[in-house]
Amino acid sequence: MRHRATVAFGVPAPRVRTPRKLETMKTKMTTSLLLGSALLLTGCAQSTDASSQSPAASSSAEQKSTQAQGLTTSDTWAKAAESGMSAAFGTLHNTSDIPLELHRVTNAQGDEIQLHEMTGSGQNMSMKELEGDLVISPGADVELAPGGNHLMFMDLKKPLVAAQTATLTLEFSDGSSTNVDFAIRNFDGAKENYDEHAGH
Ligand SMILES: [Cu+2]
Repeated sequence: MRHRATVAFGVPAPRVRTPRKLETMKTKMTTSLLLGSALLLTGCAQSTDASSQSPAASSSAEQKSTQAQGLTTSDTWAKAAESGMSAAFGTLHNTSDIPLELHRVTNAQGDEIQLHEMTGSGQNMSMKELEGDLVISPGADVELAPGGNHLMFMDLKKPLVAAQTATLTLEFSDGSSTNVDFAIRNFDGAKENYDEHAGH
């Protein structure tokens, strides 16, 4: 009888274990749910409330929040050149309600393309690489023009031929990017001094 009693006494033990197993399962489920939210969030750095939204809602919020999608352009053109330096111009519009931070410009042939600004005045104007990103405020335009901010080809690997098109990839600080076509045309201006080391 004592032996049976001991066995009976042991019964509660599995009962204790069962809830523990459930706890473990709950923990695992919570962890995977959190991981799921984290994955959604990494694709949507701008949206801080994605975790409170359904996956469908947060993916549409994600699409709206890319900087590249806020950009439209007009009058984009590039100066024809055989080799060496050249520049690209146009107006960049921010149609979104977040700042657009143009971080990098690239093209298919791997030219080095810098964001340049003009400094000084009159005869002493020279250009230099912009420090940091080119920021376009919500709803604002930034004009890239000879004598002002511009995109600078530092050493063309292929000629920019008049009447052809140069496609540049504009990459923003959130990692989003968009391709913009620049109509190549002959232009006699935009021969600004390049103030590379401010020594010449
Ligand atoms: Cu320049």
